[in-house]
Amino acid sequence: MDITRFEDTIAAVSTPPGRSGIGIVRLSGPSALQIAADVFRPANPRRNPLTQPTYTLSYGHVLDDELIVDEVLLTVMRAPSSYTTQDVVEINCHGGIVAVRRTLELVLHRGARLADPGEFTKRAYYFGRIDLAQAEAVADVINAQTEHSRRAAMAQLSGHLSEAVNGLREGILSLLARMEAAVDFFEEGLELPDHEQTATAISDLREQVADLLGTAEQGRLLRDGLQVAIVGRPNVGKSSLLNALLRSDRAIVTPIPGTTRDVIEDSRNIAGIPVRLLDTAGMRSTDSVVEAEGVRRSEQAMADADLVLLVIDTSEALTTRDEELLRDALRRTIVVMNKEDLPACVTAETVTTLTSAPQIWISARDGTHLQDLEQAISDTVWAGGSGDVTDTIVTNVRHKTALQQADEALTRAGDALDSGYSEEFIAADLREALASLDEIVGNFVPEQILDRIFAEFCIGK
Ligand SMILES: Nc1nc2c(ncn2[C@@H]2O[C@H](COP(=O)(O)OP(=O)(O)O)[C@@H](O)[C@H]2O)c(=O)[nH]1
Ligand SMILES: [Mg+2]
Repeated sequence: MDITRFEDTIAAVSTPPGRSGIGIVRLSGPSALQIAADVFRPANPRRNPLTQPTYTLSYGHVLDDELIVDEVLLTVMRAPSSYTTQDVVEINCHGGIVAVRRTLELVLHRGARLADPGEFTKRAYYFGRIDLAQAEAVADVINAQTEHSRRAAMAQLSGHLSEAVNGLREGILSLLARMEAAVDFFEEGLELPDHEQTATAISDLREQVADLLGTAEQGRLLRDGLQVAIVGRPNVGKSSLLNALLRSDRAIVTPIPGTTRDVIEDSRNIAGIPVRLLDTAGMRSTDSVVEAEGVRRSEQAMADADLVLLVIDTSEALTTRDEELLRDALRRTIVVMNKEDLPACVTAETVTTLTSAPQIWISARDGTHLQDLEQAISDTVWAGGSGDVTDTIVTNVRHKTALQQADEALTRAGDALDSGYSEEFIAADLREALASLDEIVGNFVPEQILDRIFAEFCIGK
């Protein structure tokens, strides 16, 4: 790895462009303090960036020659205890496009280079302060849309995933060491590692990989959100339910069946998960071309959804269409027994004979028992998991793929052992598993892959 290219000093604006209370220009590199000293005049002449103690602030002005550009607070964080492990300076300017940009131009003019996206974090990774999984978690914290995704990202940033992966690596390395010793010293009569012991060790490793992979589905939902389709025959209250869940009048509600023709979509956080709600046209046969297209789209939305809310109007007897929909209910369906404010013509038992999907009784019109429904929605995501997002959760597709490859290689190693292949073959598979795990924490990752990962970052992070 070529770290000489990190010996220059970079600068970037770390706050979003536009008007704001403050805007921050950040510098990192060997000349960060000198460049800061060149453009900054402290109010107290004894406090200049070159002598200012680490982790302290100075008040003063950014100057362009003798012209005052802005009144600022300047922070110094000296190597090695800084974000990048290099000398870092942050200049807190007044927010607003001109003052911040002018300050950036001045430091660039004094020899700093404009940072690439994510280059501060890339430096933290290259200089070994954090590993690759942690670096990726920085972007996840920034991009988190809900409290749960933020917590999962923070757990990863704190190193929980890295610890789990490093534990697996240790396990494989010690197995490999035993095998390689056996191969080397075979002729000298050293005993081969016990077959049973090796088999147990490999299956333990596989179990741990499977545990991590088991969290990937939750991880995907935390990252991308849950797609929820609201379906049912016309007039059961699908659009009313969408509005109730969104707490707005997003969809048109009328007593006329067939009002909703197209799929209407909006998002909300439910119990920490970003949920995309799709209200669909009622499922019925129709002669209208427009409505038929609506029904086709409803079916598509239902097929694509992570979760289906199948709405039943409990104030009317079940129709054959209702019965069909209930009987065909796929996995991950919640039956929404709507209009509980009206006298019931359907019983919970009747529905149970048609489907084993959970039932929630609500009134979309009055908003009663909506919380039960929201709880049921969040239960479908956390079922099988603890719901504790401070645990290790694999949210990143790249990590998931690497774990799958590690699992395949370990499976091959186990099979090779069972078929009585020699140690060398088993060791080759184990080394492959190790390489896949290395990709997660960032040992020996090709430059292009690193570039692709960091290109997703914001400038200034
Ligand atoms: N009494 C009562 N009426 C409801 C409830 N939910 C919906 N409705 C009424 O049922 C009719 C159809 O509602 P709508 O949401 O358009 O149904 P959709 O065709 O399934 O989208 C409207 O007149 C709503 O006011 C409910 O919980 N209780
Ligand atoms: Mg509707």
